[in-house]
Amino acid sequence: MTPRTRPTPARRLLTALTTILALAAVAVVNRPIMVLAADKYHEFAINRQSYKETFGHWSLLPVPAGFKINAIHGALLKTGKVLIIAGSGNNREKFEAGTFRTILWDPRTDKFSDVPTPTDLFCAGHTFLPDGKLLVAGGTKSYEVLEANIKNAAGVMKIKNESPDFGARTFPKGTRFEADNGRVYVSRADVSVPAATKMWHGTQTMVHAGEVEVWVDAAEAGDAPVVKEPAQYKILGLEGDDTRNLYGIAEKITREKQEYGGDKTTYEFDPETERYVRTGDLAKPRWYPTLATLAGGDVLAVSGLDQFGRMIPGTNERYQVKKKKWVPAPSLRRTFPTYPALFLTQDERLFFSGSNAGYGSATEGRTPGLWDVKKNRFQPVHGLADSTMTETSASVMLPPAQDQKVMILGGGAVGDSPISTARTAIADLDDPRPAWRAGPRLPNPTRYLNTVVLPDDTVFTSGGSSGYRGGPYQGRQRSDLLTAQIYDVRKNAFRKAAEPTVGRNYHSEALLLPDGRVITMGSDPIYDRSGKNPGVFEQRIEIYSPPYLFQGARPAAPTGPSLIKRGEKASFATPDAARVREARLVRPSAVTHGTDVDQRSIALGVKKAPGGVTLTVPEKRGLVPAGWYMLFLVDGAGTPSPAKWVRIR
Ligand SMILES: [Cu+2]
Repeated sequence: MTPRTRPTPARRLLTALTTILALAAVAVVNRPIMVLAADKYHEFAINRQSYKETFGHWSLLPVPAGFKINAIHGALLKTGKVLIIAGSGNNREKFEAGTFRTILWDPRTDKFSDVPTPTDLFCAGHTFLPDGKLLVAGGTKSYEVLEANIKNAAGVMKIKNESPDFGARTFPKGTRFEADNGRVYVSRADVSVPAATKMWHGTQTMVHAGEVEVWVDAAEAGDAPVVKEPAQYKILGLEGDDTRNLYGIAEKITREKQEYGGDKTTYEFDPETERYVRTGDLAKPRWYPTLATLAGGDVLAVSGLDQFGRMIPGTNERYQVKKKKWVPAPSLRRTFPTYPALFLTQDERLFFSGSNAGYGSATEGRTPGLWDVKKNRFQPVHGLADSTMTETSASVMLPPAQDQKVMILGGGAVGDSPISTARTAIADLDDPRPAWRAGPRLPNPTRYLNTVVLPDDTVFTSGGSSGYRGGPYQGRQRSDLLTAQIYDVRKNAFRKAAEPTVGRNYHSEALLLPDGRVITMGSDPIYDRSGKNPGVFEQRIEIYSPPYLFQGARPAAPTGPSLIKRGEKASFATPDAARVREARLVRPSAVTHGTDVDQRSIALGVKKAPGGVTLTVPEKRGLVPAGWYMLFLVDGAGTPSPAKWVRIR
């Protein structure tokens, strides 16, 4: 960007006044075009250099028709391209047709490309691995079925095999189960139940029955086959000893809503080949899990709904990054709501801020706190105002990450509640007994706020809605917030930013690009504008250019090594060494449902050297998890260079 001579304030005022007068004159002459004139003036105002310098600027990204998709997940790859995942995109027809989408967008060329998507990654979890691949696990195995659409009672049948002798037994889809009263229930899928296992306790032999679960539907429609109590069922078609050894047990068979079911498929997305590479399955199918990076580079999968749409009761698991496989973590039993916000701390614990998205007990597992993942101890962090409104809130580790402060912003009450909050709060995790203290309030009560760490130690926040999924709020039909504000960490205050033109609520996301801009995409309103019909997924992409991009020439991107070890120094060349004050390593976002536990900005030690700067990377792996980062040099006015990608080991 080249600096240009700026008009004097008096000159600018005169230009503005002349324009207003001219527009006013037009309005008087021709009243019907007054609204148009106001729009024109707004257009003019937001495009002035002085406006952009203070508030930044939005622009819509032209997206070719073939690449308009329901953006549910977004991640910035080390190649500089943005991975945008829809999977089935919360669209039942696409799910049933097996049409799953992933696209790549290159911010340098605005080119889009398609990525083959083998399974439905809608509502999977993701995080970056130390080598820059994106671990993607779970997703959608089945869509929800609403109560109104359930004609035949259904439930989960647990098939038991008490015989250790004849190996696994297969029960094809359509297998019939009979209750004592003669009513019949039919299985939805092929399953295989393992043989019982024998265990010797001293001289005694214990037999543990093999088990497998499968959905069953009542053969007959209506309420008569509803069973509300646990019961045992006979499997039809068996003979001899099998009739004793093999049977079904169901907790309940009802016409209640059936939630989305989770999947266990896992991939490492390779940014070089731009393909999903399948690795070991999750031990438990998960829908809405959070994948949290641990200090050593392994990943913990936490929470989610299982293949039958049931909350996973505290069973978490670890991805062994070297072996590319998941292993159960029975010693880390702990319950969280779905998509919990879990941040790796300097002392290698996971901080649960309370933010989450969508499912889980209204009471259990919602208390914020520090989770020691070595000893499975949990230290609650108290003092959060509106503590019953953490669902659909946003959470972010404030820059620089060395300060170990996490901010929670907005949120609403559990489920589709019409209540939401403008509260923000900050927890200082460096404190031995951390507690929340109030932060500045948002301009409006806000769910689904998009929150992006910028390289100048500010946090860009935009969009969201006051009502559930952009729906009714205090008498209005739609409640998208066409507002944006920048949180300044040093001043502990928000300042207004230019207004987006596209509303973003549920299933929306935003992330920082290597050139310093912010991409915002997705949104899944519950209703359309009339408030009567179902909403339509928002496929437009809007890009925000922060004020620092309009303040004259930026420092050049640094050149130098692409690999630095934690705790070590590295020298980078830059023609702008004289004006560089700060350097930040920004870990790229991997975001969905307002949950982005990857993004963080780490301050580096800066020393001027001939023709450049020498930078020091902090030592702690809980502060700087291994992986690929964007390195920004920042001048005294807070203007960042374009980023250079570096790998930290
Ligand atoms: Cu969702």
